[in-house]
Amino acid sequence: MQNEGGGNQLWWQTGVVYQVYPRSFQDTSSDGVGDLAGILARLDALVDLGVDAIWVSPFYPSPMADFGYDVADYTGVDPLFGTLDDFDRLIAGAHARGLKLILDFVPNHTSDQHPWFLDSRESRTSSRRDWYLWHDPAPDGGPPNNWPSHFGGSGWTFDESTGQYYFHSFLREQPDLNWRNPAVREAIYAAMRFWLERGPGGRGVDGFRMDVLWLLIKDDQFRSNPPNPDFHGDANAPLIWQQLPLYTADQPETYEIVATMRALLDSYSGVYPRVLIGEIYLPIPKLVRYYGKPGTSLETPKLESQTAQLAGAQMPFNFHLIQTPWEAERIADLIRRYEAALPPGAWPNWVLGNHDQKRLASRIGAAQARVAAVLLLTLRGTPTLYYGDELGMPDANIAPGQIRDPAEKNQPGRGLGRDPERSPMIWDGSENAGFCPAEIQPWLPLVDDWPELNHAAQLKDEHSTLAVYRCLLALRRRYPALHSGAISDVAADHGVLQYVRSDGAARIQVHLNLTEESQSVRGCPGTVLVASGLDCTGERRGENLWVLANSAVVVLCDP
Ligand code: ISL
Repeated sequence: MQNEGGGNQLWWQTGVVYQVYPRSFQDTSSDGVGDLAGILARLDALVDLGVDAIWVSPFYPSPMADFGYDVADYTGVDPLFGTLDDFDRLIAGAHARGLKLILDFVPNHTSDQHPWFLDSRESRTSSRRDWYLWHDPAPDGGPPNNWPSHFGGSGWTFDESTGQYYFHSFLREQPDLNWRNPAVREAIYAAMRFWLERGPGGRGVDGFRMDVLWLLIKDDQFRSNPPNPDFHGDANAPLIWQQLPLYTADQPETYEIVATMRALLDSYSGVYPRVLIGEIYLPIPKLVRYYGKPGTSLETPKLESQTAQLAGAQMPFNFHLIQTPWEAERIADLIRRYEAALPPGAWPNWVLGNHDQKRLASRIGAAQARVAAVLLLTLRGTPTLYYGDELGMPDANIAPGQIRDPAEKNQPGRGLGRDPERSPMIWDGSENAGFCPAEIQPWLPLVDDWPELNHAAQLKDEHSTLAVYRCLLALRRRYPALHSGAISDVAADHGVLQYVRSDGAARIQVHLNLTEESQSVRGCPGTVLVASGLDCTGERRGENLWVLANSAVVVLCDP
C-alpha cells in the first residue's frame, strides 16, 4: 500500500476542515437566518473544538433559488448575510485565532439574475450570448438533446424571446456557464483573485471549495447521453438516474481548467499557502485524476513537500465513506482501494457529511456516528467535518409545510430533500437553542432532541459526543502519526475495522467495532488513548482485548 509518512506538511494536510452552512450557524440580525457576524461570534467555539479551517457555503448576493448556490454577484455579500465589512471582520477574526477561511465558489453556473445572464438572454447577438450554453430546439421544437437537470426533468429551458434553449445542470434559475469561452474563464478567475486579495492587509482567503467541479465542461457536439444499463426503475424516476452522464460530466477538458485554477492559487501561495478543494462525485479511479498531472503548472516548487509534483486540486473531495455501506469489511476495502489509487504525491482526504447528504447520525445511527468520528479523525488524510456532526445532530423532521429545498419541491416524495441536514445549529438550552432570538422563527425547524443534544449541554458532559470529538481533535493535533503519518495493516475481522498509523518508530493502533456486540481484538501493549466505551478522559496502560459494542479503542503502542 502506498503511503506518505514524514513531516513538512502544510496546514491543509495536517489540519481539519469544518463546514459552516451560513444560513444555519448563528443568527445575529434576528431574521431566523444565520449571518457572517454570527460565524464570527462563534469562532471561539470552533477553536475550542480544535479545528483548523472553516469552509463557508455561499453568502454571495443571490435570489436564493438554491439558497446561495445561485450566485448573482461573485464579489459581494448578500444583505441577508451582512456586508463586505462583515466579511473583512470575519476573515480578520479567523486569522487572528489561527483559523483558515475557505470560500465556497460556484463556477459552473450563475443565477439567472446575474447581469451576465440578463445580458446573454437579451438577444442572440448580445456580447455575452456565448457565455452560457444556448442551443436551437430539436426539429420537433423540443429540447436539443436528453441532458437532464440534477433537480429533476430536462436540463433545458426554452427562452421565448430569443427562440433558443439554455442548459442548466441544476435549476432553471441556475444557467450553466460556457467554460469553453475564454472570457468566462477570465471573469471567474478575476472573481477568485478578488477574494484572494480581500481582507485586512490583503492576505485574502486561504482557499476555495469549488462547487461541482466535475461538471464544468459539457460535450461540444451536444450529443445525447446513453441510457444507464443499471437503471431498472420507472419512467417517472429522475432523468439523471436513467442515463450515463457520458457527455455532461467528467469531460477531459476539465482537468486543464482545474490546473489553471490551481496555478492561480499557487501564484498567491508564496507567504500563505492556499488550497483548492473540488466537489467531485466520481468513482475512485476517475476521482483521483483531479489531483492532476505531475508538475505542469507549478509555480512554487519549494512550498510543498508532497503535493508539489501534482498540478490539479489538492483535495478532490472523497465522498466514498458516505456512499459505502457501514460494514467493517466494506470500509477496509474502501481504504485500501483509495490509498492504492492515489497517484504519487497525492494527499488523501475523507468526508462523512455535508449540506447535501442525510446526516451521519441518521444514516448509521447515533451510536455508530461516534465510532465514525474515531474513524474520520484517525484516518490518513484531511478530514472535513460538517457543522453539528460534532454533536451527533440527526436529521430534522420537516413537516410538508416547512419544506424549503427546491430539490424536494421539484421531485416530491422521493426523499431527495436536503432540508433535514440543514437545520439550525443547536448552541444552548434557551428557546431556539441560541441560534436566533426566542420570538423569531428559525428558517428551518430545530432537531427534536435539541434540549439534550445542544452544544452547552454536551460541553458539561465528559462522555458526550462533543467530548469525543474534542478529545480526538486534540490527539490528532498532538501525534504526528495521526496527522501526517503512514497507514498500514488495514483489516476487518468480525466486524472490527483495524489499522495502524505510524510516524517513524511511533505506532498508533486503531480498532473500530462497527457491530452491536463486544468483540475481542489483539492489541499492542501500550498506552490507551481512547478506551472502549469511547472513554477519552485520560491515558491508561493496557492491552485492550475487548472493544465494546458500538465502540472503539486507540492505543499508542510501546516502542
Ligand atoms: O448528483 C449528485 C451527486 O452525484 C448531487 O449530489 C449533486 O451533484 C450535488 O448536489 C451538487 O451539489 C452542489 O451543487 C448544487 C447545490 O445545490 C449543492 O448544495 C452543492 O453542494 C448546485 O450548485
